[in-house]
Amino acid sequence: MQPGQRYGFSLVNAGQSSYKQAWHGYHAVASYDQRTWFRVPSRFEEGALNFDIEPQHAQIWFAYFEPYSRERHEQLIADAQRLAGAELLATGRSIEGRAIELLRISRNPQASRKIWLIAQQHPGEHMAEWFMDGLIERLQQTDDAELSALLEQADLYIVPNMNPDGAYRGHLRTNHAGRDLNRAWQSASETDSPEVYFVQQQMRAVGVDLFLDIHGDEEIPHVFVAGCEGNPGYSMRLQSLEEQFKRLLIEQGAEFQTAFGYPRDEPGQANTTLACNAVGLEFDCLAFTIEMPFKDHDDRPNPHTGWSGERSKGLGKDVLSVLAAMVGQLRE
Ligand code: GEM
Ligand code: ZN
Repeated sequence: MQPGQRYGFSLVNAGQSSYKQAWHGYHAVASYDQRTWFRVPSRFEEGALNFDIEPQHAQIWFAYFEPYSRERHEQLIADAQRLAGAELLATGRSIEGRAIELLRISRNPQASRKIWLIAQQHPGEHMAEWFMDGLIERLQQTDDAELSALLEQADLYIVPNMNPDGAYRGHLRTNHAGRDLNRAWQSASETDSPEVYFVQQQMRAVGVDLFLDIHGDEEIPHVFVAGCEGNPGYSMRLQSLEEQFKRLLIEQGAEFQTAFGYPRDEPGQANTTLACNAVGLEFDCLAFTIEMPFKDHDDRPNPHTGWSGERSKGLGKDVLSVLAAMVGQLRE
């Protein structure tokens, strides 16, 4: 491209995509070096996503969200294994044979609580592994009193990427068999959803006292959570824990809010094929789907970046503080 020239781009089939209504208010992501990303003002018009730019350099990349590359994933797994108390506890295999790494961070053999975090069941939701990147970056701190308190009482079980085949092949939601892994938690199989099957087997071997499933949302321009209110047997205990988690995350000053999100499920009407509902039900534990936006967090907008990898990392770090504050109350 000629720097200084103006170029127009049009995704002419945007209106045929899975979440076509979500293009309103969305702005494309661009980079000149694949490291620093910025937003390009975009318009959803007559079924096409249009944007134009006067590039500053001859090469420019565009993305739906700031990519989390395979190389960065490999580096994250290597960095995580150097953490104090860390081990690669088990490795599952995707349909195409890619590793599903289960990391355990354990610093007190007497720790009684098991806290699980998984990310990127939906491979196009790259903010999820950025969240994990921030969480693992904070775990490298050696003088972090909150982390010490958390790991005195709990082991962390972390799966930074649940769907490596989908991520490698550029899928938005499915694995290599076309399964939406976040609809497979009542019917996981080693043939078409080995990723979920592996993690469920590990959960049943270890136990779960708190579960977070990290996602991104195409349409809602806010960070939010979805809980288990529609599960059969949803108790006052779980409701109180959910409210406490949300209150503490706000008090933490995190980029998070509770005014916007998915409609609450009616009592007994939860879709228990979803990870959050399935795990919350099976283990009678606090369980959330954490949602970050493809657009921006409009409570604190940043038009230059929109929601980004760095902001996803920050949320991961903030969530660790909430886990530290709640770890002693997860079971009666
Ligand atoms: C969502 S989770 C949908 C949860 N809905 C309610 N009402 N609790 C999915 O899998 O569709 C997660 C995501 O994709 O981001
Ligand atoms: Zn998702």
